[in-house]
Amino acid sequence: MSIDTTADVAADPKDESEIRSGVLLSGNEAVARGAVEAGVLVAAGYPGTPSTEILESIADRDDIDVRWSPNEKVALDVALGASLGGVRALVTMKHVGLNVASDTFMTTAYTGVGAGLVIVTADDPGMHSSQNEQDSRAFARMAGVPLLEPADSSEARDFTALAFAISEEFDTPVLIRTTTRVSHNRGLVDLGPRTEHPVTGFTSNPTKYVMIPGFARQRRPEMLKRLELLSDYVEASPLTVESGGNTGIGVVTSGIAHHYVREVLPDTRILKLGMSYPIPTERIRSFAESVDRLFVVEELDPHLEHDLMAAGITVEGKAFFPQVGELSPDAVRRGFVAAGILPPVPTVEPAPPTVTRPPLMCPGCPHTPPFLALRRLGAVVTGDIGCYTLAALEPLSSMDTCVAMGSSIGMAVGMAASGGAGGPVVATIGDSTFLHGGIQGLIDAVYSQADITVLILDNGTVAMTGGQEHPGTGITLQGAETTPVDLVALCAALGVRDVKVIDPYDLAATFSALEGATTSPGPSVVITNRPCVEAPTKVRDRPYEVLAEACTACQACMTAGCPSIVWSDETFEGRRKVVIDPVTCTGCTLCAQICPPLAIIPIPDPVPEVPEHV
Ligand SMILES: Cc1ncc(C[n+]2csc(CCOP(=O)(O)OP(=O)(O)O)c2C)c(N)n1
Repeated sequence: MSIDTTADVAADPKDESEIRSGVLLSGNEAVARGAVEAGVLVAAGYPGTPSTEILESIADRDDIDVRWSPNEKVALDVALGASLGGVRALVTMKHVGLNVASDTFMTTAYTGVGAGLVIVTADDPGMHSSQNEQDSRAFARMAGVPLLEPADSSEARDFTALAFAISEEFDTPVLIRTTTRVSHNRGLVDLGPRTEHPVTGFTSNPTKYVMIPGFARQRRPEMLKRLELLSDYVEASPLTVESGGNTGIGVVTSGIAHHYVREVLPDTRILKLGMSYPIPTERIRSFAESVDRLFVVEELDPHLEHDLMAAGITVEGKAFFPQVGELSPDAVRRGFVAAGILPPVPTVEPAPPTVTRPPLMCPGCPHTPPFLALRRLGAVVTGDIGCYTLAALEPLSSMDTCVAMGSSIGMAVGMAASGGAGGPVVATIGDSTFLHGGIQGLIDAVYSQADITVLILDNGTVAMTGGQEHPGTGITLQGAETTPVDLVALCAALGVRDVKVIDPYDLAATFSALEGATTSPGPSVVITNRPCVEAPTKVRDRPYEVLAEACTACQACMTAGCPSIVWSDETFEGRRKVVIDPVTCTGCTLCAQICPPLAIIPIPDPVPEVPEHV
């Protein structure tokens, strides 16, 4: 589709050099590009796969304020404030981030916007990197906010730019939902000029922006009226595209599923919805009347299917296409086979199973030693989301719960209150996660004087999503130095009397700090102080090696789960000895500290060279 997103606005001549056609961009880069072309001036977000690269791809622009916020709600608050101040604002997050931002989100539907406000939520069907696979489209319906679903990079650029125009025309935030394949796939995109929008400034209007009950009651009918206008708009919008011949069946689809349907049924009539809330009901009704059987193919929930059924349109969908996990051309083909549209596909002998390789923490990861200590202490560990969640897996096997970002501390408070934990209760949480949603849990621990220990694994980065900055690092997304949050002072200010900082590479000290903290009454906090070994700079010290003659094959080092320690061909009393890969070993010393016969020592000179990519 081709949407003119530059109508009525002047191109910025300094960006003429950026105007090119057929540039290969990921969906995330294309969303960012659409925002750039739409003249966005403030872009805020919180990292989360698969959305992270949207902001990263424009962080080097000096004409946009691009920033990480401590969490998604703050990011939306920042973007809403900017929008009310009269500049176009973008906010980005992964699907679960919209849960965090939802309190603001639901009420922005009442306030409306100043300049255009666009919210991008990237869903993760199949849970490649998420704790659930909720379908964000439900939020659009719940809030009464229009929803656009690009199917590829080209549409990601077009729809984002258009979303700003829709936002301003209808005085509403606009939600854009991508999914992993749209966010991460690359496709050709035509780049247009950046457009300038004069800062309109803030106009005080309490009945619109102060949502006390009396004013909010006036705004809700406004929101419903706007939805009616949007329904009219979408009926005639080029966002809905019809294609295909006359095969008797018709398919309504949206997002990446559209490409799968076209691949599987190239000649079939397809009605592709670019706006999937509200939907063009009458257009779909006449499409339905022109076909013998109507299907809906959509990823995750029966969002469109239910809307069509509610409109009295006979449709088939989730009876044939899975509601769980990602769709794929194969899954869509199987659905049409089951529906009797395609002949059965000959069964292919399944490939022999590959060796499973569970994810492990990196060699030298400073998160590992504290979990060895917690395992030894028999602690009940309420965990959180980050690289350290891998401690739940073998061989560390030392995390008992992990639900949502920041939940660890509140859950520890509740676990302690239950009296049924059966061991010391320790909440483990990363630095970014603590600043995202952990602080309030700690306030509750202090308020209720809970007998818990909070272990803050401060590696100075958001490692899980690729090493982003956060308010504790003292550096902004655009590289400026700023005041870092002082975790020790923060915890003390909240009222925690027992706050200790430990070097996690010192296993004995880590053990005794955690033992002391878990036996002292009331809430205590232990904070680690070693940086991530991969970001922002790689930490590589002199690697270690195993003295084969001294190794007794006790395999104690293997319980740390370090990927640099591998099996040797040699044995001792029938058990396999180990060796250390000198290229990936970071020299953290952990294995040397836990080796009973002291068979692990620093490698003597010359130290092997580490290739660039390791
Ligand atoms: C609400 C929400 N937002 C974002 C994410 C993506 N995410 C998972 S863990 C994490 C932060 C990890 O950083 P940190 O707590 O510092 O731990 P590290 O990975 O550095 O060990 C993020 C942003 C998520 N899962 N949920």
